[in-house]
Amino acid sequence: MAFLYKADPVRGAQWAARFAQLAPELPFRIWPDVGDPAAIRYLAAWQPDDLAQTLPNLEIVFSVGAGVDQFDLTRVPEHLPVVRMIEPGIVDGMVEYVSEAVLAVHRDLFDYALQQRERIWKPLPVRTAATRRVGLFGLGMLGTAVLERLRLFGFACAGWSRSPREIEGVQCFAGEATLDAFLARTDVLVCLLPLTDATRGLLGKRVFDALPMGASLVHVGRGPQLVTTDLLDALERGQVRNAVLDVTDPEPLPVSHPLWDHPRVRITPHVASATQPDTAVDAVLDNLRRHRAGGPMRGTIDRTRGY
Ligand code: NDP
Ligand code: OXD
Repeated sequence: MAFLYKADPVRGAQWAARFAQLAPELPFRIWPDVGDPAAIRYLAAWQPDDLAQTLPNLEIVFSVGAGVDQFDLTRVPEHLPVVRMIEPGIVDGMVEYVSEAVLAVHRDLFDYALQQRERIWKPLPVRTAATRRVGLFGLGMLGTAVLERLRLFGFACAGWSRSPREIEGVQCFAGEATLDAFLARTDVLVCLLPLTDATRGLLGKRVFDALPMGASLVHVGRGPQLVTTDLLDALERGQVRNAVLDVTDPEPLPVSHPLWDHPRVRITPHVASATQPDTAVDAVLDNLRRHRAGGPMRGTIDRTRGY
């Protein structure tokens, strides 16, 4: 019986060290060193491609990321559970990134960066957080944790999800019918949705125009959720004032892409958060224990929903 890892090899070595410490009885292999394919019971991958089809005794496929859209699920045999990453390291990173981005927008740092370039000393009115309405697209593991932190600053917080949610101190909206009401009260829109057929292209003209004039966008979901031409147009019109983009389509963003030069766009290379090897291994081992005990694993995705 063995565990196979197929993702970044540097992190793979860290996974291997943690496995050796906590589960020495389970041989840990780093792809392409598969060894005997029949021995592999568990696979952790960023993109498994066809690998799951070649391992006859595979029982579980883990995603090393929180998202699973990078999997082609049609190439993962139906009977195999697919489990996404739920671990505290990835949550903490996202909370930091989004808090910084929302605070940067809230405290006019885009405007001051532009003023600095022109050597302009011009204070802008300082608004309280309570008067800034933040709205989260996605109230899952990450969206909920981000909102918990933003509430501590005093922002007026809301969130939008597919099914109804209740979160203390957060105005919760659910489903397409509530989308306009959610957007109308949102000064800073943060996207933390999984990429599915329903969310592809969602961040486009229809959404931007339903926001209050001069709203800001923080996009940390997936690149294909954003219609770049619509964002550039909304920025041009002042409908969207600032955009913080951690994900783009494609990635890397081509050097000639107009987003790079836009003075009101800040780009980072898909680093808002990252799975932390030690806590990821702890989460995987916890799920293996649950699986062996016949219980549900944390993060098992619903293939029909796509997340
Ligand atoms: P979860 O699965 O825990 O939560 C997803 C949330 O999105 C849920 O609230 C869900 O609604 C909601 N949702 C899904 N589809 C729709 C829809 N069509 N309409 C409205 N709401 C919808 O995911 P996580 O919070 O763990 O992660 C979210 C995403 O963040 C990941 O899929 C990944 O794409 C991205 N990510 C980005 C990273 C980065 O570095 N940039 C790092 C990690 C993740 P409901 O509650 O009803 O199910
Ligand atoms: C993830 C990511 O989904 O890194 O974990 O984007």
